[in-house]
Amino acid sequence: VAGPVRFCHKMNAMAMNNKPFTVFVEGNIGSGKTTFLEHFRRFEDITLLTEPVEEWRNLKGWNLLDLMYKDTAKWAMTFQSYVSLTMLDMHRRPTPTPVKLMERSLYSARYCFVEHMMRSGTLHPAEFAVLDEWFRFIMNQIQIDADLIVYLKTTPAVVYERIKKRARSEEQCVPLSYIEELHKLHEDWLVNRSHAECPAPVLVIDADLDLSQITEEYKKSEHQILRKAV
Ligand code: DCP
Repeated sequence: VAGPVRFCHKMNAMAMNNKPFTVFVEGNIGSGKTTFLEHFRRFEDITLLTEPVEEWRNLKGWNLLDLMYKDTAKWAMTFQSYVSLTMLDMHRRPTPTPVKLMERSLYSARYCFVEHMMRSGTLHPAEFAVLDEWFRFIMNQIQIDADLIVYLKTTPAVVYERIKKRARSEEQCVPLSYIEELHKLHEDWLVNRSHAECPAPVLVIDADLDLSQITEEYKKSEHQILRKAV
């Protein structure tokens, strides 16, 4: 139920514990995270933190995403350390609304991307150790709130086609095998729970559907995201 009464309840809930209901939107590259967040723009009392990738493409004019894909061994560490900073900024950003929706988190950076770079040898073990120490330090010293994770679950071949179609220039060389490995790491983290800690309950959404059908799927998550804030 949208509208002033509901909003008023939510504001009371906010006044009581002063913390927004915080949702991370996770899923493979091209799984539709930005589209999912945009779906919630219609609700006035939600803060959306979308497209961190735009910050990674322009740091004082430098496109770190591009540098990373062009020479991964050289730039992976720099790129992931900047990703951590931008994610920490999003986690800590003051939120004036009862609900906060974030695209990605420090967790997927560490458990999916950095994990992959470590396992594949792209990161030197010493570089990995530094990133891992930062991650552990942040987790121990800084409160990172998480109430729900929305996992946009996809089939690697489906997102691979989407990535080719959207033709983001930096991602032209991304092979299907990389997408498959990232898929496994997301599954290990969010479904199998075999790999690492998971900070909140996980809502799994079928994100293979194309844009014309996905809205119905997104709607199924509305009550979980909105109701919990009351
Ligand atoms: N990336 C990375 N390391 C991270 C996070 C992302 O190397 N810790 C890379 C993978 C992609 C680009 O950054 O090339 C953006 O990936 P995301 O999955 O974060 O964003 P998308 O725009 O692909 O999400 P979607 O299409 O689901 O909206």
